[in-house]
Amino acid sequence: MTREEFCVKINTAVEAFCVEGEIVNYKQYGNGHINDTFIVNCQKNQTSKRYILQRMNHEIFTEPEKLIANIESVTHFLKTRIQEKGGDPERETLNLVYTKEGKYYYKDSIGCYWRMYNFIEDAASLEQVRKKEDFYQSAVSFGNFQRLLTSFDASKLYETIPDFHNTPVRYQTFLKAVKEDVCNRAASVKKEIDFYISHKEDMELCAKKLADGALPLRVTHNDTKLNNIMIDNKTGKGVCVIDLDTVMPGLAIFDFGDSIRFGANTAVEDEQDLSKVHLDLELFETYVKGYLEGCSGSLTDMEIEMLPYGAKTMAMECGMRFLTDYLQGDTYFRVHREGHNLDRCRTQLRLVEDMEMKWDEMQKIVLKYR
Ligand code: ADP
Ligand code: GN1
Ligand code: MG
Repeated sequence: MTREEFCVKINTAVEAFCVEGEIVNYKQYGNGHINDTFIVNCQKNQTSKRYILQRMNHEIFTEPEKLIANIESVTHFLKTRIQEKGGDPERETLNLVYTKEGKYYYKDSIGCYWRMYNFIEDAASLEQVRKKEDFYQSAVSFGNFQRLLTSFDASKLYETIPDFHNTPVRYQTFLKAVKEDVCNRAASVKKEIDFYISHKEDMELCAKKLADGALPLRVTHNDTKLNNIMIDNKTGKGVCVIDLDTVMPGLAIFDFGDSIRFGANTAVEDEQDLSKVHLDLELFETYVKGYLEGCSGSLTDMEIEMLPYGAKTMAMECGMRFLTDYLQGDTYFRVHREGHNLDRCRTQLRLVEDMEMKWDEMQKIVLKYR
């Protein structure tokens, strides 16, 4: 598709939704690795209203109708809970916008799927922790989200990506990518490949605990990066959990762990200077405290004890997914430079090594809050 054709597609998509006022302009937005996100500015009389328009990645989410059905049921559930506690459901959860045909998604003539949300104003989604309080607030919000979903009926949810955090299955996919080596890249990343092979048993641990019933299956977010939460510009509090595409049954320790591997990293996820990459133990403790406060008693002792394993497993799994994508020719995660997925893999790998060095301290911190 040429740029002009793509612009026509976006125009048609914007116009398919019931926005307030006239569309003034739109532009690409955010740093997500999966969907194409745009901010749409509209004007009615003298007031402006903004929206988030997203082209859903239907190669990754192969059943967009089911994805939207999940988001509709989760946001509907959350709205009721927010209303009950006197909160603002327009701001504290995602609000889908109807199309002119009365649906929550628009399928264009070439089979792309689009959706629109009200823009959450006066709030920021962060790529890195600015101050400890940001991370604490994100922890409380994700913990709260976990607690609220305890009473959500999991049978209402479709599995949008099968085996999403099934680390042993991810490991098999990785081995296959190494074997096939379609881009002839395996020889140049032998060190990284060997690292994951040497960590096979570590990567199976949480899945085994789930299988033997030691860890409960819950409804979880599954993509708890710091930039998937909106922080209020004035109060500094977590306002809204976003990016609900992967809300599915999963492990709470993985929601915890995914936040740690992204937010408690002293560097950004794609940092090339690995000497900057460390696990910040102070941030780790901040998140443990906030997450457990947010969950407010809904986690078992075993889950709390295993939080460090959740962090290490998510860093291992995510790094292995980046490496798999590098080996397969960068077809999954959006890349902006040569070797981008490899850089991302290396930060995660470095983080795992640092966690291994700080393992006793991580465990001690968690036990303090049990
Ligand atoms: P991806 O799955 O590609 O990560 P997200 O749904 O997380 O897509 O959206 C990408 C970015 O767009 C977010 O990190 C956030 O900055 C912004 N964003 C998404 N939804 C909203 C919203 N309703 N209001 C304001 N910003 C949003
Ligand atoms: C993707 O969509 P985004 O950018 O929030 C990915 C996560 C990874 C993350 C790594 C659906 O998250 O699983 O942890 O990139 N989402 C999907 O940054 O695969
Ligand atoms: Mg996101």
